[in-house]
Amino acid sequence: MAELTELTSAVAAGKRVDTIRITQELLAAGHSPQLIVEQGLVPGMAIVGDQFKRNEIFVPEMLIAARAMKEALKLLEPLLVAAGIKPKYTVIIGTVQGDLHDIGKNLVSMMWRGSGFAVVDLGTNVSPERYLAAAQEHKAHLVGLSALLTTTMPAMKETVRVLKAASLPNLKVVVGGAPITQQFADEIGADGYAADAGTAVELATRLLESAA
Ligand code: B1M
Repeated sequence: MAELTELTSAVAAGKRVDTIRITQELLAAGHSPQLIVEQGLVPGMAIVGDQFKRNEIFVPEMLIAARAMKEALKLLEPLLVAAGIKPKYTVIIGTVQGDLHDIGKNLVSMMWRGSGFAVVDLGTNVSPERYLAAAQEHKAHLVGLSALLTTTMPAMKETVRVLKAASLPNLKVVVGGAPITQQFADEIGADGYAADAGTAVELATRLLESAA
């Protein structure tokens, strides 16, 4: 029977076919999609990040690992997303300007969908003006910003400033991503910070229910 650690190794090595096969085997063995993501796939990307930092691998290897992870997430998404819930809240999500990382953002997006929110995903490299236009167009209740690079944290700050300056009624702004902390979120005036996709669900639910 496949082990979660095998999945971690397959993703870290960028082995797409093995990653898909092991994900399918773990599902068939009764592991929950959340467990597969949190204890199988995400640790694989952490290994890749450490290897990149030590110059043991380079951008192409990182990209190949990311592709393997995305293929597994494609399999898991329908299982993570609950069917048939009529959305009560509309939320916008995107990765901030200058930043192309989207795996963490996609996970948060999936978990929000799975929690019954209508999610408008703007993708990556999203300018402050695009977030604002989307929030206005969709009459959003909450906007989520993701950033993975220290160099794009200023873009996150600017996006929060632009969204807050527009004074849209009851709009909450939440932030997350590897370099982001609660302290940074407080400094830039965000309404909340979540360290991972699971916490992002709790955070959004708490903020939206308390504003309702
Ligand atoms: Co990039 N990269 N990368 N990269 N990359 C990091 C982030 C890095 C830490 C690697 C390293 O040096 N160890 C480093 C940043 C260093 C820094 O800023 N201090 C780095 C670098 C330097 C770069 C480039 C500059 C490399 C280069 O070109 N020389 C370049 C930048 C491109 C750009 O964006 N302009 C680059 C490119 C890439 C790839 C394209 C090759 C690829 C991205 C593919 C893709 O996303 N489609 C890539 C990858 C894969 C990584 C690592 C290895 C993995 C990221 C990932 O997907 N993690 C990463 C190292 C690492 O993180 N350990 C690295 C898994 C994912 C599930 O976690 O995204 O953190 P994460 O999301 C979590 C939480 O953070 C949180 O929940 C998620 C799930 O629990 N979260 C939120 C995220 N968003 C949230 C939003 C919320 C709430 C929670 O509310 C809205």
